[in-house]
Amino acid sequence: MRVRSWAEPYKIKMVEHLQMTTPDERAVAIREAGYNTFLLRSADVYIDLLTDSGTTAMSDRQWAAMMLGDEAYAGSKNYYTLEEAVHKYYGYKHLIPTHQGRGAEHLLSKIAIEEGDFVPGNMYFTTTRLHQELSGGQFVDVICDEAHDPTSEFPFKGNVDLDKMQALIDKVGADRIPYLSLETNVNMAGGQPCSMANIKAVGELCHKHGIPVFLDATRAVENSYFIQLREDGYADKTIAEILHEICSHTDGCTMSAKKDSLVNIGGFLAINDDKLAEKARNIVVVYEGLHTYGGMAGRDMEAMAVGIGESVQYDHIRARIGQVEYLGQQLLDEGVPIIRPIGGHGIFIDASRFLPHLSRDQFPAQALAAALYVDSGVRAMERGAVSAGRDPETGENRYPNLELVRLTIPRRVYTQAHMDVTAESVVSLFQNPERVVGLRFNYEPEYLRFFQARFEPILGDAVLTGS
Ligand code: PM9
Repeated sequence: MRVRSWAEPYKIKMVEHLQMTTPDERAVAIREAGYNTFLLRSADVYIDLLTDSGTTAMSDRQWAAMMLGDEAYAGSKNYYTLEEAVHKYYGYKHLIPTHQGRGAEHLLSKIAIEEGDFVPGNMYFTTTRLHQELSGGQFVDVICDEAHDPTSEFPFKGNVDLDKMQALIDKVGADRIPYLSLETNVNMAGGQPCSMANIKAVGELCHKHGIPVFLDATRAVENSYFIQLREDGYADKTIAEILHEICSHTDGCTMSAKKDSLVNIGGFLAINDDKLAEKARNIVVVYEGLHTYGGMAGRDMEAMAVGIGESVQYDHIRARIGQVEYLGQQLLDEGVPIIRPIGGHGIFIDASRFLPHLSRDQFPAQALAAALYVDSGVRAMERGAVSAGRDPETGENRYPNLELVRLTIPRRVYTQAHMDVTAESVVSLFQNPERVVGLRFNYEPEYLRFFQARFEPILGDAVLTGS
């Protein structure tokens, strides 16, 4: 029998019009933006695949929850609703809300890291590593080798390599390791999951040495879906049960609720240890806001509580990841080099293989993202050497193995037809890759340079020739 199609588990109640532009208009817009897609105006973008962060379409229930906002400065009702939701689905004892994920990372780094510490993690994330460094720590990558290989088909490329972790403990001593930062569905590796077996083993190894494990729970629900799909013994467990089990092996989490939790702003730090939570509750008032709102409006906390409940619904997560797969499969069918297996929140194009005529110092991923925008108005994000920044000790550019362009799919926002248009544009560039011109910096900010850096083409004044 023919395989039956599936469709989104929602219907559209309100629409937001998109701006259609011409290639000439887009060539001007990207030049003015210094060939950095972060510096484009969203009004000039047709299909916005920059990020899945805060770009979600909220449900009617979440919008209704916004009306229940209790904007009391202290002790808002919505804080308690959110606390209940975090406790129910993530299982942690103490909740400290923050304005977004990096707010939680800042607090955790400040209360846990001391000058000269080493902070292991399963691949770096930009804001996470910077906060660790600003607190005097040094990030150490303990992810498995497969994660750095875009062609490896390993189903759990997010896994920690336990030997690398043990080697770090042996080298620097457990007392120089304030915690291990465990990201679920590893963003920079291509949205790749960790297995439950690995999460459990990581917890056991770290706890044996008295090292806490802090989850980066930003996309833990997406990770839970992959565990259900791929790991023996989990097919009959619900997403909520799997999520709870992941968290049970850890001691707390940092969370950017702008992803899994289906809201446009918000985050939290969750901690089981009473003493550490007390420290976090004290410091949050310095940087974020009172401990019962931490930078969020009451209405946003209420919408987040509803979003957390929706995020673990099977129909939601299957359609969300199904849409990513739909786009990825189209590109694979045309031979476009993308990270395999297809991950959770986006398609990651291997720009080094896509544009073999460009060297790493011509920033192929940055150039490809800019060229894609000129071709079709699709906005993507560079995730390669520009994102990796410079080594704080040597000042040299870091060149990670992965030089990627991320087509990130916002949750519940675009239709499969938007995916078709995106795929056609990528494929058309892939058929004539030499049209894409390399870039060089002409402005480089000190921190998280990918957000605000400006570039120019190494030849002429266009990133895409012949358009
Ligand atoms: N991720 C993303 O587009 C937002 C902008 S890029 C810095 O992927 C993880 C795994 C993230 C993440 C943000 C944060 C920070 C922490 N961990 O953006 O501060 O993917 O809410 O979260 C982005 P906030």
